[in-house]
Amino acid sequence: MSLIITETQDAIGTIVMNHIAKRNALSEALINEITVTLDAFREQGIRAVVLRAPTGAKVWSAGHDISELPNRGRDPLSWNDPLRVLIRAIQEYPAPIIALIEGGVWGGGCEVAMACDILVATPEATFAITPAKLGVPYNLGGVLTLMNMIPLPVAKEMLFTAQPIPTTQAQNLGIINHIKAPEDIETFVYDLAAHIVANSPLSVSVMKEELRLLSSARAITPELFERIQGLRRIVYDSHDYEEGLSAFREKRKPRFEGR
Ligand code: YXS
Repeated sequence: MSLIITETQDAIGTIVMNHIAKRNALSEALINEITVTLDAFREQGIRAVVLRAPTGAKVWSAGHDISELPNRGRDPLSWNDPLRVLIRAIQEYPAPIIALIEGGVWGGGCEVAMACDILVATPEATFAITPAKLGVPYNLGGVLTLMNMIPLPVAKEMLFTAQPIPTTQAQNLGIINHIKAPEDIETFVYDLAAHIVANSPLSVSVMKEELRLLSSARAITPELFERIQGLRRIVYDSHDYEEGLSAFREKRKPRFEGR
């Protein structure tokens, strides 16, 4: 059974993440279906994509599929991790992707939403970045996405507390473009997409890629990279990393010991 629903109309493509039983946890299977669809949309010349959960969803995405995170001793968010593959597929798709957000957005789900080009959310949506809750070491790309989107003090609060922020705060911070009532959000998003597809696809796709390249341009020395990787290894080699995953599996609060 497919984990997504897809549709195309007038050069606008829609991808509905539809693995409700697992709250759209970003499993390798779900991610593969999304990336295969984006490849097909690219072939069809789709000029705007809407990424969403089903209408009325209480959870847009529960983030990385925790059951697929590796045991301790292996980087859980390396280059080929499916979540990183999806983030790059969204950022490199040659046309705007609009996140239509209803419900809670958790962990890596926030990064997927923030990788989209335009975000439109209902008032009830929330955004929580949760590696600290699980004992996971966030990766460089994820931290850079946050630094590009959110003022440092707010990024620190979201990362250190792992608590959700409401749509109003997300909009005040410029994380999301618009807040629309559930009964209006679909019409609004597809009107926005219609404006995009009426413009020059070459001009739009080149500007999207220019913005991606410039926003990811960061001078980073090998020493800096290796120091950060060394710090992250302390986390994913730790007892606390294993404790965070076990606590989620056993549906209990984690007992972190700082080792
Ligand atoms: O018990 P069953 O088999 O029915 O499955 C439950 C949950 O285990 C499952 N599920 C997940 N499975 C894998 N990965 C997940 N992220 C995940 N989230 C949920 O879905 C079934 C229903 O979950 P349940 O009963 O908790 O639903 P709920 O409606 O009461 O609560 C929805 C949530 C999203 C508030 C709750 O499921 C939750 O807090 N999920 C974890 C959210 C989270 O911490 N995500 C971060 C994942 S780690 C990640 O994204 C990155 C590595 S990082 O940390 O770096 O950002």
